[in-house]
Amino acid sequence: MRIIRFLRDGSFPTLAAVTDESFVYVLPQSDFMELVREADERNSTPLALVLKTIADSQPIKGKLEELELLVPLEAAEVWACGVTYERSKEARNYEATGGKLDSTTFYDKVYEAKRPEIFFKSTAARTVGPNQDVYLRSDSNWQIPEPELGLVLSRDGRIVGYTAGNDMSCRDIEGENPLYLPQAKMWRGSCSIGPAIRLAETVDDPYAFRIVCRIYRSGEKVVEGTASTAQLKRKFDEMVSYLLQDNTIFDGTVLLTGTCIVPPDEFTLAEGDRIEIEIEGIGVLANPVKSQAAGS
Ligand code: DO4
Ligand code: MG
Repeated sequence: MRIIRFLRDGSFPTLAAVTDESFVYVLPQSDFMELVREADERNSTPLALVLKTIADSQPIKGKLEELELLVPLEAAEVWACGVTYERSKEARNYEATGGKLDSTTFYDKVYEAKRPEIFFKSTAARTVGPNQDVYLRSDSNWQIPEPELGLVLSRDGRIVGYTAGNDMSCRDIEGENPLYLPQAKMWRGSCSIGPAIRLAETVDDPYAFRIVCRIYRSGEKVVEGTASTAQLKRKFDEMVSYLLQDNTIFDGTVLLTGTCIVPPDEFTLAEGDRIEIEIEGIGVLANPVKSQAAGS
């Protein structure tokens, strides 16, 4: 069961459940975390509440593909883990050394270390949803999307849902100096999440999500990569426990879990590209790419 938000009658943000058969049922709650809190208060589960609504109502007439989807959750904060897959470690080493790797780097070390890399990625105002524009940073010449599984967390750190996320990154800025990481990761429109939240209780094995990333230029597919969360070096509980260590998180915080798909080293995103991140059982997060000039 997936949860979406869409614009009803062109103006009302509306929460809805999408069944495995793609029927869409409007939910009475105003947002995803209200559904989770209501379930907690009733000693129930989000799925049980959704099934009750479905039993008492009719699906909407329109098709899922025709809806104007919104970001599924206005997450106050998005955090991200890094170097959680071997492929990410290799790519960072290439950025930092230009391929002239002759010693152990801090990327090698963090990949092996007990403590994961966790960084602050985005706020609600910087995060976009399905079909909204993501932006290029104007002072970078080497930019890529990072397709990642996102954990949707309650304030007490429970994983209540899964979504897809794009941790847009500037490889040149990060490669120049790791202390530039916040600039390589955070700017207007540098993060997208969606298109839906898969209820955690409906996922048998979160280490079996297949992730596909496609990038289109002038309608032609120029990049395609696939990965699986089975390739993760770390467990989700481990990542969450470090995020929560002596920290306050908000209801609906999203934690991106790292990328395993990196486009070829000679590739950089360009204005007009279209990025698709597909996670089986969650959906396709599609975003057009714009330059900052186009958005101002
Ligand atoms: O070390 C920098 C960031 C790594 C990252 O974002 C990732 O592995 O996904
Ligand atoms: Mg990343």
